[in-house]
This record gives sequence, C-alpha cells and structure tokens, in this order.
Amino acid sequence: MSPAQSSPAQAREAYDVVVVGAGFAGMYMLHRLRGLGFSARVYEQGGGVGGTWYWNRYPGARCDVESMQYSYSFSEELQQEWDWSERYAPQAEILKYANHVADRFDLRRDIQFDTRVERAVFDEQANAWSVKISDGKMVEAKFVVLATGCLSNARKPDIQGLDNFKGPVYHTGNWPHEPVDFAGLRVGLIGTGSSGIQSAPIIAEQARHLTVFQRTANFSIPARNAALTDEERNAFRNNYPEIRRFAREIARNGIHAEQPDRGALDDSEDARRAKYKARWDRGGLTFMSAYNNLGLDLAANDTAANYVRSKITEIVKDATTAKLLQPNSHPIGTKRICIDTDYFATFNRPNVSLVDIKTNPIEEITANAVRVAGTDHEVDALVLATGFDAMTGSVARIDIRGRGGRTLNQKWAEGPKTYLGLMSAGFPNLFIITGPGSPSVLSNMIVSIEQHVDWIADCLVHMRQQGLATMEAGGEAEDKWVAHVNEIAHGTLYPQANSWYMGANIPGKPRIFMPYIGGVGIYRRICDEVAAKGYEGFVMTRAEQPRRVVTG
Ligand code: NA7
Repeated sequence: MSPAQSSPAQAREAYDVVVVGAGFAGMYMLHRLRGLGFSARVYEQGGGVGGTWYWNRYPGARCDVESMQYSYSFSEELQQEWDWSERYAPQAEILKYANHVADRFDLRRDIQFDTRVERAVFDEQANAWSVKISDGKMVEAKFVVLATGCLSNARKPDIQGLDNFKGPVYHTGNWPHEPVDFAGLRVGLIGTGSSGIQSAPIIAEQARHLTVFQRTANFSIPARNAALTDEERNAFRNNYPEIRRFAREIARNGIHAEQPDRGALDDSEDARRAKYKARWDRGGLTFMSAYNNLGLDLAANDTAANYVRSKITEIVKDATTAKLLQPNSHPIGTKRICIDTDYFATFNRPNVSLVDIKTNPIEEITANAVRVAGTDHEVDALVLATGFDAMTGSVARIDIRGRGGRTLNQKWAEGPKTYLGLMSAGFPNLFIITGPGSPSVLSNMIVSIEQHVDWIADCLVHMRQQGLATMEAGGEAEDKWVAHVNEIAHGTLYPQANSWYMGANIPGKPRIFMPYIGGVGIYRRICDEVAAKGYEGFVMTRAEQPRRVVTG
C-alpha cells in the first residue's frame, strides 16, 4: 500500500485512510498515519479541532481528569513544553492545547473543517470505502477510522412545548462561541449530570434567579481546583515515564493515583470515615479509589454513598433541599461521578431554587415557563444540560454500509457489537477509536485514545508489510467479546443505574452496558496479545488484484 493516486482528470480523491473527526483521537491518528507514510484525510464537522472541547463551551466546563494527565504522552517535547495553568484545565485552555498540537504537528493541511461524513459504503470488489461528505464530494479510502467521540451527539430532550419557548435555549454540548450573558435573567437549568453541576454555580453568580430542574440527584465530589505551581508541574514532568506507564498498565481507569489495597468493609467505621474525609478533602475522581470494592459490593458502596450524602447535609442549609440533593436511586459511581466547584453550596444562595422533576416530571414548557405539577416556574432563558446519545450516537448518524449493503445501524439495532471495541464484523477496514466494547468513557480518554491509535497504526503497517487487502472482526471472536464485556459488567454494580453507559438516557435505545469495565491495563494486554498472535480473531484477506481507481 502506498499513498493513493487520483491521476485521471475525473478520478475521485483517494486516500489510504479517511478519518472522521478531528478531536484528540482524530488528530493523533492523522499524526501517526502521516509518520508511517499513509495518505490520510480528516473530515471534521466543527469549524476547528478539539472535538468535545470545541463544542462544550458552557460556563464552568472543565475536564474531570487532572490536566497533567489529561494530555498526550506521545511527544516528550510536547509534554515538557506545555504549561497547564490549573489542576483541572478549563475548556478554553484544553481547546488552546488542541490548537497548539494541530499547529505544532502541522495537522491542519490534512483536515477539512465544517464537513460531515454522511455515508460510507464498502465496495466489496474494490476492497475500499466510498465516502460521501457533506460538500457533495465522494472520496475513496482503503480504510475508514471513526474518531467520532463518545459524547459528541448532544441530545435535546423530548419535552412537550420546548419549541414554544420564546427565550433563548442553550444546550451545554453545543454552546455558542460568543459569551452568553445571563445578567438580570431568570434561568432554568434542566439536567444535573456533570455539565449541569459544573455550570450551575457560575450561572447562579450571573443570573437574577436560577431554577435547577433535577430528575436524578447525582453524587459529586469537590474538585479542589487551584492554580498549578511550578513544583507540581515539575513533579509530573520529571516523572512522566513512570506516571504514564502506571496510567497505561496499572490503573484501572488510566489515571495515575494511589491504588486501594483493601475493601471498604475491611476497615473500622472510624478508619473508613477518615479515609473518605482525606479523599474528599483532596478532591477529584480518585474518591472512588478509596477502596477496591466500591464498584462491586453494595454494602461497601453504601459506606461511600452515605459519606457523600452526609456531606451534602452538612453543606446545604435548607433540610428539604439537602434531602432532595441526596442521590438515592443508584450506587455511587455507577453513573459517572461528578467533580464540582461549590455545586451543593450554590443551593444556599437566595437566588437559586431546586425543583424535583422525578416525582412530578415537567408537564410542559410554555412561552415563558417550565410547568411542573401545575406550577409555572417563569424563566427568561433555558439551559439544557441533558447529555448525549453516548458512545453510539455519532456513529449512528453516519450511513455506514458494510458487506452485503448491511448498515451498521441495522447490525447494532439490539445494541453495539464489536470485537475489542475496535471493529465490527461485516465492516472490513473500518476501525473505531474508543468504540463500545472498549474502556473508553470509563477511563482517562487520552490514554485510551493513544492506545487505540497506536494499535490501529501497527495493524495498518502489518497489513502493508504482509500485502493484505482487508481486515475485519471475525463473527465468533466478536460474539465472545460481547459476551465477555457483558459478563464483566454484570459482575459489578454498574448495570444497576439508569445511566448513559447503559443507553438508558435515550428512550428506545437498547439497554446494554457499552464500555469494557475490566480496566485499561488488562484491556491493553488483551489487545497486544491479539496482535502478537497475528491478529487472532480477526479475518484478513490478501489483495487478489491491484487496487481499482474509481472514476467519478
Ligand atoms: P449526563 O451525565 O447524561 O446528564 C444529563 C442530565 O440531564 C441528567 O441529570 C439527566 O437526568 C438529565 N436529563 C436528560 N434528559 C432529561 C429529560 N428529558 N428531562 C429531565 N432531565 C433530563 O450529561 P452531561 O453533559 O452532564 O455529562 C456527560 C459526561 O460528560 C459526563 O458524565 C462526564 O463524563 C463528561 P437522568 O440522570 O437521566 O435522570
């Protein structure tokens, strides 16, 4: 395989690889492909790089993984030269970093912005994909890599009357590029996941009044965000090789942190409280790593959940509001735990109120109010922090047709089926970065992205060296992997929550636990072993005839 040609005047553009999306996955994929001499084109629906961080510009948006770890590790120069300002980088800074990476590695010349991939059809004669993009052009590619992101299809809720609302309506996942000024306005915020919990305190500072409409109370841990000192930055920089190795190979979630050595019930109540207090005071996602069985054993989980509930009671002055803010419908951690700055304390402000929409769902949105249990809560602007069609939503928006013209949506109608989260049987030469069936959203995304990109890059080199034309997941290997992913998930408490991990936030979406929960280290070893055994479980075919040049 060599960089594809498109010599005849009317020939379609042809590439070795078309990459869909220029977020962190697409950018690194492009960088690797180029370095290996493959021709590649990236199509990105946004007007710039950054993916998640391009779209999620809502007030208070920041990553819940610490910035020194939520960063690429592939370039030593890059990780030494970039100065993160805070423990948790705000959205604007992560976007700046993404732009810096695009410039530093000269990526933009191979990225076409403001362009959606609408359709990809596998041509079984040519062993290549025919890709239709939104400017009407068709391009041909030997391989397609979906770097479409796990949380990139913002979901507008199906609430009666929403379109009748007269004021502005914002979705946190599709926020305007211009600053939004809530000064003097009564704002209604629907949704109390990570985006709602991050934005509520900031909106409350600006708005005349903020009404938070809560369907499910959520567990949230203080971020304890602060400016990073040189000393803290250097502690990472001087130890990056070991920190990165640990994150990749040891930590279940791809984050370097102190690992638990026992279960919650192995400690006395006093010792347990002291441990939770220390984690609470330190802040951040690692609260859940206080013990090694919080995701497995309900009695153990209850001890952590009770601790957080007690903190909510301590912080929130009004007893009824405090009670309502205490999560009771799912074990802690089985919905992505949130990391906040002053979320619970925000409800002590006189200009903030909380409305329970679990007991009484929103009846209707009128021109100027949200109606709940017959009461109109008047608002001038609405913020929808209602989440995403996660993990499969962005893939489903592309009309992907594999062998026999079968669409990926047809194949995934009962839930996504992949081998290792990387490929789906019947769809040759189509790779997914951090797809369902891989650790993806249960991990530090950049760790998982780099692992998948490197694995795919090695695989393409192998195919080139061996003169192979196609590669696809074998049906049997895929079935076994899907069963394995399910079996592991059902050995944990995770499926007990109505979470977006389960597709439960989208009416009609099949309830399947989508990410692989076995841990990034174990998963990486499995992927490496599969590759070492000649891509065991995948089916590869040889090129029987030279590649056809398709004319338009
Ligand atoms: P999430 O975590 O999916 O949160 C969405 C929130 O919106 C959640 O509280 C939902 O309640 C609520 N929601 C969704 N639809 C409705 C309707 N129709 N009516 C009322 N409330 C609704 O999305 P985020 O953007 O906050 O975070 C996504 C991830 O980004 C996060 O986990 C981090 O990894 C970063 P529900 O819980 O479904 O009852």
